[in-house]
Amino acid sequence: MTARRVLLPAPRSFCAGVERAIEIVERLLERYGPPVYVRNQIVHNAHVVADLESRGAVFVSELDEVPEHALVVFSAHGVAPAVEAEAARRGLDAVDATCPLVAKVHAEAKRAADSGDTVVLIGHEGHEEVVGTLGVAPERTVLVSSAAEAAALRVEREDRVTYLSQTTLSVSEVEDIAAALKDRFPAIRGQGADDICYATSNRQAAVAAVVGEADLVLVVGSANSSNSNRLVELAAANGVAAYLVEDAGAVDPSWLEGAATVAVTAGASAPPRLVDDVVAVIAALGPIEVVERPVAHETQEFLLPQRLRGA
Ligand code: 2E6
Ligand code: F3S
Repeated sequence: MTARRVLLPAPRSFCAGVERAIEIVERLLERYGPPVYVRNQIVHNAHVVADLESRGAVFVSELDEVPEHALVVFSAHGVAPAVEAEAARRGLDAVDATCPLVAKVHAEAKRAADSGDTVVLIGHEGHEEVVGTLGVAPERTVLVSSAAEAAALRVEREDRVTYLSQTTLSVSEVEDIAAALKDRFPAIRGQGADDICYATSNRQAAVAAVVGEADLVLVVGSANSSNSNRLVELAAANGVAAYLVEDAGAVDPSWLEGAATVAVTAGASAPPRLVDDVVAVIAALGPIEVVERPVAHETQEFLLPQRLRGA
């Protein structure tokens, strides 16, 4: 029996911003003990959330669920300034786990809006990161989700426009939307797909590098994880069967029938052990040969907030 090939695109799984956000909650639990309130899922992964919950983190969707003066962590996806102001008004002890690369987009939005530009945010309506970034300059920011929307957009002054994007979109889709914006507003300022973070673009490049050889692509990640969904779409757009799986238990053995080469990757919020579990499930179906397929080596690290640095 020939061994089935299991390709492991790299980078995959946790990014530096997710590791930092999880570490913030862990350190707060160690230092202050439970409960540590967290506004929204710290990252979009059910296993990460359940693990922290079991250790005393309490996830809430609104600040009014947090008792006065309690400790509250803002999730990696960022918050609108109005949420920070509300936390201060309620006397909460807020710790910000916003990924520094999301914070950078917030700073760009503020700078552009303060200069008098309309800010065009490329992103998906309702996603937590988009809600936060739209909140930086709500009166001056408009959301576009497609090239068609970009082409039809009307703004106050066509010579004063800047575009930005959500950090976890498809690189090729953002390039298309940016091109449509440039056609619509020739003087627009913006940096192509540069707001897409290194982790998102590296994971996409790694899947793109193996998809031509794969009969099946499995992406470990939760259903609400934008960057994970983009990996499934990329594989599917290349004509390869692709599924998003929460964990090994979600793998349907019938998907593997006739799949001689399977790629297994994970979104930036999915713990690496879940990938090992998926590989183990595949191994249980017959012999496998596991091949790492790196396209980049990630060395990015982000400092913890000042109060949590050190031992
Ligand atoms: C914060 C910002 C970007 O859904 P999305 O891909 O944005 O989020 P996660 O939690 O799945 O991935 C990490 C992350 C956090 N990405
Ligand atoms: Fe940050 Fe990108 Fe990860 S924005 S949390 S480095 S997916």
